[in-house]
Amino acid sequence: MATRAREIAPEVRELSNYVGGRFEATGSLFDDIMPVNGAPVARVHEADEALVDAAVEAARGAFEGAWRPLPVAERCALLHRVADGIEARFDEFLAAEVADTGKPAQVARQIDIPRGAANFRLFADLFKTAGTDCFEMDTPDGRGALNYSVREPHGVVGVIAPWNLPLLLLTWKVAPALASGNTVIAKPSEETPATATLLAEVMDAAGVPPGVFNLVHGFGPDSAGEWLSRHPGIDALTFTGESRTGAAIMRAAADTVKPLSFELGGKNAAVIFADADFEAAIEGTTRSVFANCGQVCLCSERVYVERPIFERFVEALKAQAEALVPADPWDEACTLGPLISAEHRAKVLGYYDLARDEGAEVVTGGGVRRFGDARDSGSYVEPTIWTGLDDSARAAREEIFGPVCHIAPFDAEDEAVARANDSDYGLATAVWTRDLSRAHRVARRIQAGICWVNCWFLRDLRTPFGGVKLSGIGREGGLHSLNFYAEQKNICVKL
Ligand code: NAD
Ligand code: 6OD
Repeated sequence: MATRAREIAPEVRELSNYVGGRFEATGSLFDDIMPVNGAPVARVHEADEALVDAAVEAARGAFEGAWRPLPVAERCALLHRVADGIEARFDEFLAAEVADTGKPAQVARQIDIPRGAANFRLFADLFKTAGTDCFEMDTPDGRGALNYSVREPHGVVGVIAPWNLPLLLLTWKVAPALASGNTVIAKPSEETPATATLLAEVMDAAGVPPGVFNLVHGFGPDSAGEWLSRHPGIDALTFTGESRTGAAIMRAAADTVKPLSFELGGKNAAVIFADADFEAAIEGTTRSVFANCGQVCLCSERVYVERPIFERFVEALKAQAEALVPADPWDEACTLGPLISAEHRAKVLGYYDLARDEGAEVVTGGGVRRFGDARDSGSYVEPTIWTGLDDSARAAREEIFGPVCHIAPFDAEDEAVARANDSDYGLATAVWTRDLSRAHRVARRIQAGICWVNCWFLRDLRTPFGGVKLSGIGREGGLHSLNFYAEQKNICVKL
């Protein structure tokens, strides 16, 4: 968690809230820390409860007075201008995201920032073309009736976002919420407030009417996150983050019975059959375990490998892990960033110790590498691979969210499926095989919202995205998002 109100150098910039079309530089300050070296990069104004109330009021006024009455074509054109604005300030977004997360700049350049713009374009275009149901029915008098449904926005939507893909995941929710005609109050993670603040500037410059997009900075409990969750003026809430936080939000939101969309944690399995394209499976599993330093909800932390290739696979993945380069994120050679914070590093290292206590054999990593430079004050950990854990071990069952996996051998398809499904979570699975029938069969039997076959994190933004079990509630993506951000109302006309 970011530290509150620390003494820092005066040249460090301040990040404001954005409410009713005004940048509000009020409220106590907390530090935005760079995970590469532990130094502050910004001071952030924490919204107090009165400012959250003001944001809700501004969003309500803008919903009724400006956004809902706007013709759909104009609304969608404005969202394209937001995408243009992100692209025009691409380098600033990139610098802000890299400073806040420490992720390799080449990754943020190829994925995070382009997706920030693409999310607005996708949902603006989709809303203009999305159809709804229409049914003709018979009536006893023979005249018949016509049913058609229309999409009605909820009103004011709260968006609470995590730190791992800050701009990508925030805009993944803000864009469809706005395209559907809602106004929005967004709360980015306290760890990564910078690109959300730039987004507010882009909204402002694009001419999005005051109050349509509001930004409040802060924390979870007893701060903006909790206040938004229980606010009676928030009509729907979308949340991405830990499953435990989702449960807390659900409790806070219960009294106001608002629609909730939850994208939560995972303990994802990769299943590699002996007939897989070995090199492709190694390359894909390297990404699915170590991408973003293991801080992607879709990352594989449990890897099941068919016994004939088990030892070769372990050796090859070990070599890949040891070849990762924890350089300066702006160095094109960098392939491994730090964890997001010292607090998160302590959690991950706690699991490194726990796994040893639970009997893991450490294939590689398991600790902290010393660099002899500023990175030693950052949140780096060694990429780590274990074998030898029982499936019941906590390190093999609980989400760690770091650059780590456990690899276990299996002997039969049924066994692999049963062990992959033996989890409280159900977000994503990657299956590697050349046998097409088996690929389909296993994919159908896997208990998860997403099953990749011979690939990982290949995204078509129109597809349903979400998890089962502790991994979430609902689906977003394409029309699935529109179905969350608007209620369909049926209109029945007697002819
Ligand atoms: P987190 O749950 O700690 O925080 C997420 C957001 O919730 C932050 O903005 C935080 O301030 C806020 N928050 C925290 N406590 C709150 C409370 N009691 N009430 C309201 N808001 C509260 O998650 P994180 O550490 O930022 O992100 C990592 C987690 O997110 C991992 O578990 C990861 O799997 C999950 N995640 C899931 C997906 C997905 O699509 N399923 C995507 C990304 C991340
Ligand atoms: O690509 C996406 O749209 C998405 N929601 C990715 C989630 C990644 C989780 O960390």
